[in-house]
Amino acid sequence: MGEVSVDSSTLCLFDVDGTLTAARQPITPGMSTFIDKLKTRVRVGVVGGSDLCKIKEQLGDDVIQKVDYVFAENGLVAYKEGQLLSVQSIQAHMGEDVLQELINFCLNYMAKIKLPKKRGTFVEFRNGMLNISPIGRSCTQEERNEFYELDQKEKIREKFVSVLKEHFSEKGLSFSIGGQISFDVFPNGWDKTYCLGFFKDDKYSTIHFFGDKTKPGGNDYEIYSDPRTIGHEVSSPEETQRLCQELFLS
Ligand code: M1P
Repeated sequence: MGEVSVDSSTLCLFDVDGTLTAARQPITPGMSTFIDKLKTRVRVGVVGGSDLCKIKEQLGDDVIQKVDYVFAENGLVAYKEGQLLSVQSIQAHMGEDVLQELINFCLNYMAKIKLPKKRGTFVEFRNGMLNISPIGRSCTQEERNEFYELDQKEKIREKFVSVLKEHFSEKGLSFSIGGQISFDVFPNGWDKTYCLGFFKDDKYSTIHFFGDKTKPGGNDYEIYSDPRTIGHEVSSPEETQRLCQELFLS
């Protein structure tokens, strides 16, 4: 059988947490090898809600060289073939007044809730978004798992987000729950579909998207349901690999 060449009109875009890796965990050697194999067939990109630093922790320091596109913070920090394309600024977009109103509201709300544990870094200020964590981002892995379990029962983040949506309804903000201990806040339209704007000149005939938080309110929902992509819902990295094997490597 002759060698199969790369189909450069097809792009596979992957969410990170829950899709390529377990939540906030490093990529397994098996998945890393699989991505290398997939790259011999199609173009590959990743689009994560996390900032670049966390994506590098999970996918490796060389991730921007390894795959064709890296979109951190939904694409508000965008790389193509190892080169920085653009960086958004949430403070420039929102203005200091609204930004502070939002931060103060969140801190005030979090100060009033009692949790089994609270740690530090309740608001993480990123380039294109704010990440808000009621337990605090500096919790341990065990504390993270414990919060996630409690949150699934008590809907701590969902309740917080619904209060924010009501209070900031006129401010053009979106709120999305992507991981285990936090949610992201960004201007409307700065969800993962933001990254699709970078493909105008690349003219892909098909863009596949793989993600696990594809239900409304999840941070994969908009790109998964966007008419510019073929959305695939997965429930684990193993399922992602199985599906890609069937679609592109069989
Ligand atoms: O990639 C999904 C989410 O990953 C992290 O979430 P958490 O720490 O709550 O598990 C965060 O980086 C978040 O911004 C991101 O959307």
